[in-house]
Amino acid sequence: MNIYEELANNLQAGNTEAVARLTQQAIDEKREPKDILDNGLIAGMAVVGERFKLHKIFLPDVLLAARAMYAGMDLLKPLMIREGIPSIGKVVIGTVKGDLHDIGKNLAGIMLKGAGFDIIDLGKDVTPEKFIDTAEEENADIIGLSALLTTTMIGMKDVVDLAKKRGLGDRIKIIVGGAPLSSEYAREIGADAYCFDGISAVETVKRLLGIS
Ligand code: B1M
Repeated sequence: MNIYEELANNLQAGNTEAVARLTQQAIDEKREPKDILDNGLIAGMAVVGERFKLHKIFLPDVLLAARAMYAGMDLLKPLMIREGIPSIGKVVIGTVKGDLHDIGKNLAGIMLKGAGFDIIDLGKDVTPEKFIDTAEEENADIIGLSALLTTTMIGMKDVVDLAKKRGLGDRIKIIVGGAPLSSEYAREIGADAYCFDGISAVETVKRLLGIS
């Protein structure tokens, strides 16, 4: 079994200490943070999602897996963020109202920060008003919305509509991400772009702001 499989298996089992130890081992072996994330942590979490859907595991197991995921992410975060570089744009980011999933949103935030953006993270269960008020107050360039539930993704349209109502449609761009979304859905609700993952969020935000 290679180190990524070991990481994924321990994440599925919610073994926080083992996930932290293996992540540190992979870092010490000079493996790419993206590979550790994609092939170890995210791969393990994908299996957790499948098993949960099939009722083979239950909510407490998913919570333990999430905790283990954060133990790994915490170690990778400093490697993905360059501190002290001048900001190339400001992004207000959060998970939409009613939704408590924040792992993907945090990853997108880490990658955007790593690319030089100033990130204002509003956390999870964020109302449309909070997104728009903060973006206005902070003079943000981008609002980044995350949703993992089919029941909460529909709330993304409320944020887009409120931005339009406040006359911010042209000045502030809205990007959306999360497992149940698609480019079609982003277009349908009037968002500026859909981002498949954190890396595409960086590319998309740069494109929207005309940064090469
Ligand atoms: Co929940 N959950 N969950 N859960 N959970 C899902 C989403 C689900 C698909 C599981 C399943 O049934 N297979 C299912 C949704 C079904 C649906 O809507 N059709 C589900 C359910 C049903 C629920 C509850 C309703 C369960 C219940 O209570 N009965 C409940 C809802 C709570 C709520 O939000 N109100 C619930 C709760 C939870 C926990 C709290 C236990 C936990 C979350 C912990 C946390 O986030 N702190 C949890 C987890 C961990 C999951 C799964 C297993 C994993 C999600 C995850 O973190 N993936 C998930 C199954 C799955 O997605 N396969 C599931 C790893 C993460 C890296 O991926 O978030 O997709 P993801 O992010 C990706 C991209 O989507 C993208 O970038 C990331 C990759 O780089 N991305 C962005 C995401 N946001 C972005 C924003 C961007 C750009 C890219 O720019 C702004």
